[in-house]
Amino acid sequence: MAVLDIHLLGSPVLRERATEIAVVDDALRAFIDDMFETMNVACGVGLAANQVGSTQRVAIIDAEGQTFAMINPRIVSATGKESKEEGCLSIPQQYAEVERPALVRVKYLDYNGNVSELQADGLLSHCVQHEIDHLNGVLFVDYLSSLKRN
Ligand code: GNR
Ligand code: NI
Repeated sequence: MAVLDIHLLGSPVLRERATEIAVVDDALRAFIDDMFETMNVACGVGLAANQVGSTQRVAIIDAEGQTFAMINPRIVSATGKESKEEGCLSIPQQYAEVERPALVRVKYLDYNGNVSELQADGLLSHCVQHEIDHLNGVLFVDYLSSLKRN
């Protein structure tokens, strides 16, 4: 187990599109374990591989009592609109209201490589979408007007 360094805004890996994972093996699980340790030390509610310098398509979530890894996640439906305050471990001390679909269904492979599907609302929904954005090289500040971003 290891606590990994978190890349901050300006690091190019945060702008890369993470690539699909072909096999869920022990090496990937060891990396996910390190991601959990890193997220817990940093007191985050989610973490994407880009944030620790990897372009594997995996993110983890610990929000609203749900703790899980999402490998190759994809949103299969999104409805409604809701605004919530977001922060990001890669953009310390910056918080802003972000409007996103309120309810999403997401399909992914879990820690054991099994196909899973989750319906998320509230903070969990924002977290899932925030992490999938990271895997696409997108940061929450991209949704802000230039005035708010500055
Ligand atoms: O710690 C985090 N808080 C948070 C709050 C609202 C919506 C998303 C998040 S995720 C963030 C941790 C992080 O940077 N994950 O990528
Ligand atoms: Ni983030």
